[in-house]
Amino acid sequence: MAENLALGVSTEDARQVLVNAGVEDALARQEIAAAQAHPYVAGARRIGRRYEWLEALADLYAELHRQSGEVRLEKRRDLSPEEFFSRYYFGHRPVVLQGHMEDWPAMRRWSLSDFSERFGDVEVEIMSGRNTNPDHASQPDKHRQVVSLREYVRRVEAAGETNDFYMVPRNENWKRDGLARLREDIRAPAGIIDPELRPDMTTLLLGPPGTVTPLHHDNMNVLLAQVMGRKHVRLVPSFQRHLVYPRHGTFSEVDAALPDPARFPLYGEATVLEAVVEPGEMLFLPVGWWHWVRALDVSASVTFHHFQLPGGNTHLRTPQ
Ligand SMILES: O=C(O)CCC(=O)C(=O)O
Repeated sequence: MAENLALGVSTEDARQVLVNAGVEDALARQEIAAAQAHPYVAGARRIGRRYEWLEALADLYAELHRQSGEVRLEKRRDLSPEEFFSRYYFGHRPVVLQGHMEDWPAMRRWSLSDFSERFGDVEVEIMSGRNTNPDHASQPDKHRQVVSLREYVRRVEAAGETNDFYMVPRNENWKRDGLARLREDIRAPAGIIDPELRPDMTTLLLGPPGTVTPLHHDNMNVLLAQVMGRKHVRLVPSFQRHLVYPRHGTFSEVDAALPDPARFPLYGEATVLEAVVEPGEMLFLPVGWWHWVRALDVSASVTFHHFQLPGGNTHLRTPQ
């Protein structure tokens, strides 16, 4: 009750909840009055009001965003680095970039059989057994498994559509010496990504159709380059955090594939941007924006985090 009063729930609503739970009316009134008079609850209410002001500003920002008509995920061909940074990176807006991967040898070479033939003996780490644990995304240590790339490719080919295993966004495989020649097949988009491209500056994601990365946000800007297959994405603005029911810090309680309005009514007010990212396209994910990603085909993506800016990437400070 103290938490709800601190968040501004009215006396009448609080009384109704207690009465519905079987508390006698006079006792409910007495308890609420006592709680409201307590200095700890009064202090919490003052903090609650500060929080309401921040939410009101975030809602205002979302409303202006909506009125500007920019509630779709734009696809832009041959965007200049200047416009990318001024309109999207610093404007804190997502975008799908087209025309920046035509010089990538990966676009012509990569296939499951190419991975097996050229790099089959290299050991890679994957996340496995995900279907048995709904919290797999926030509990990666329970699912790590090391297999040869040949074995992984065999599993991808045999499985068809599944979310049970995936070479997920946070993996260190790209740093392995055995994959050095695979890294040579990608290019840093000129003027956008730092051309040094050290092994720790990119990540390779590889998996079957049906892999799902649940709704979450990253603490930095990310550019996801789609090489093989398509990915269906849904994005919610960073400034609508109060509508997505966060848990474990960066994940959301909401299943963005099929949101449950009874459990998560506020999610219905969120602005959801949606697109299918095709091979040869790059998705810019602004820092803090919530995203859900589902592979529609066998998929290989590369992510970049080192933007060509004097100060490097901009990070979201996470409260402890
Ligand atoms: O492609 C995916 O499965 C998820 C990518 C992603 O969410 C990320 O890199 O943060």
